[in-house]
Amino acid sequence: MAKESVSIDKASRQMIKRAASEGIETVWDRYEQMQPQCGFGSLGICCKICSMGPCRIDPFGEGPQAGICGANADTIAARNLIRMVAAGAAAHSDHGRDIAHTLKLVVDGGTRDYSVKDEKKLKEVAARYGVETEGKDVTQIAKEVSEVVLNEFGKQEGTLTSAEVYAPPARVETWKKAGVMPRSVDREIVEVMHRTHMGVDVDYKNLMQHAIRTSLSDGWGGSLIATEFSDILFNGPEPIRFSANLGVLEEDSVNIVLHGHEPTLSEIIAAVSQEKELVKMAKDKGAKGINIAGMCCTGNEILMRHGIPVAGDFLQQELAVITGAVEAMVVDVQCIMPALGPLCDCFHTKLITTSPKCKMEGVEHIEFHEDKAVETARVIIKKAIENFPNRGKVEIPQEKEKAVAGFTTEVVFNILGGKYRSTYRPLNNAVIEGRLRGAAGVVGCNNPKIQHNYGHIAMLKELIKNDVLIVTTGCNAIAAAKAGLLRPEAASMCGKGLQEICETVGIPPVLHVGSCVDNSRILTILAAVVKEGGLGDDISDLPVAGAAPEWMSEKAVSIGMYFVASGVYTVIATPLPVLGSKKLTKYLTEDMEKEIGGKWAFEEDPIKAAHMMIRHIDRKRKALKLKPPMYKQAFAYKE
Ligand code: BF8
Ligand code: SF4
Repeated sequence: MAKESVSIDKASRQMIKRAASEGIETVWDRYEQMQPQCGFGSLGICCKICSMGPCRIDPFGEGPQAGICGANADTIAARNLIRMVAAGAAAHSDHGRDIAHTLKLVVDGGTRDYSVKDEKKLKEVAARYGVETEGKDVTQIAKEVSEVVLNEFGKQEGTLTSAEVYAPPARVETWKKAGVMPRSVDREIVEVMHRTHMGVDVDYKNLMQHAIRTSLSDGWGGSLIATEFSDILFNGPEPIRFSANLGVLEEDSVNIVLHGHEPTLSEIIAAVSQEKELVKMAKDKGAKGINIAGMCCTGNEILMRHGIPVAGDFLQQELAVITGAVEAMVVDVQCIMPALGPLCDCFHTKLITTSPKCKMEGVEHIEFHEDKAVETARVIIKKAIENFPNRGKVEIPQEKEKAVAGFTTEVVFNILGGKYRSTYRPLNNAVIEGRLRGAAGVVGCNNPKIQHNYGHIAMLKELIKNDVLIVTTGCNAIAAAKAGLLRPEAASMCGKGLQEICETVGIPPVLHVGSCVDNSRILTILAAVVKEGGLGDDISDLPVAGAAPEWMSEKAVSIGMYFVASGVYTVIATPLPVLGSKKLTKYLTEDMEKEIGGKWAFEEDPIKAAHMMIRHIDRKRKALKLKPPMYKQAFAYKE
């Protein structure tokens, strides 16, 4: 059984130990059983696209160098990679579409459970899309905006409006020159499937051009729409306190864990859970009350807006159940381990699927529809309450760390600019004068290939120590929260420059900007920094870098690709499965930069990866002719 040392997180270690002592299998055990993992798959050189195959290329050059149809390693690896981008972009964008549909349902009178909560944001989005707001009421504006935006998914002519109007003009120019301007969200994904069908696109470079186009339709399209519309429907987040880690589960309460990605159900469950009648019902069953906790990105959505505690990141989903204290784990879509089904059978925990897109054999399905959201939420909560008396032995780790989240493109603007001057000027100035060395977006998942949370935390600490301000999303944000890096007090772990800023403004050095679709906030922050001026004309001029130190999902591939394609140098831990093609690897990690301004790098050691990012930041500072960092830096090096 897995040893506790697979994680650096104390609460996780305790639950891994509990699992081992009870003979319960977890992700780390299954990872062990899977060794050695298939070398062809890891290198990206196996193909099963048609039934002449499966085919595989011999990486040592002794066996076959082409599949039965003649496809070589470059084609096969590129086709596999672009399909990962398509799956990731599809996941984000389908989420975005559902949120946009919810807004449409609101204005069409199809649901009374949601409403427009952020009129200011609605008007801002309307202005971006060229929807006239003068003299129109909110319903009319929301109707027109949702129609225009829903059209972005399937329009047949022109290019994606959001990419054109949200990105810096120089960036749009680069995309147009490279021929990668996305046309519409669904179209790019469909075209990936067409191009990678047997006997279509063979040229790895042509495939990568379309991979870029598809990823852009995610970052500046589907994901951006998900973020903007979630803000309109549920309110744009503001700085807010929350607690993180398994210790947020309560021994004497009915614990409901909301796991997955979409805010539509979790928002309603969180609100309904405090209804008097339900709380009374919980008390009648012997509980103190109803405790809602998030998990993964749906957790991020509700902590950003309501400060609801988050029980853990991706690799803690099984561990939450292993506490024996979870009455119901309610899941919607994405990053939900199939292992939860059999695991919940070993405990009293009721696993409930809610999306027609995500069912599990033998698992109770209570389908959620926006037109009866509150009703469904009540049914789910009642099931959890009724399950409270069925608990067995409970063991909840103590650990829960205080944290602050709720930073957005708009909030960063207000906070750093001071109350009366909403501007990015102070942030840009801090970079220009060298108080800040640069900034980094550190995001992404967990992966049992990397010691749980070590990748995230080691990298974050190294970067802040070197005066690099961080924006974070997804499971990196949850890991950072657990490690105390989302508290203003974490300023004490920073270099002198970043420390001064954090202390003056009262912010943590790691800014939690939301769930994985909210990586779009990082894009719009970068666009705002460019617009503010003084740091070049394009995102690729900025002294910034990106990283995903424990990534695992296809969404991370799409995210990485759109960051690179937006001009950001991006370092990931586990290499993309492309190393079986020398040409494709060289393209992604070297040549791409000349065409698009950003490139990928692979480095499993988070400290080394942080140093690679810092070197890149320094090169960009030099190119902008900025002064060297104001204070002595922990990581100084010579070119
Ligand atoms: O969308 S960071 S493990 S939970 S994929 Fe999944 Fe990765 Fe976590 Fe959120 Ni994002
Ligand atoms: Fe093999 Fe070509 Fe078919 Fe792929 S498409 S399985 S390489 S024959």
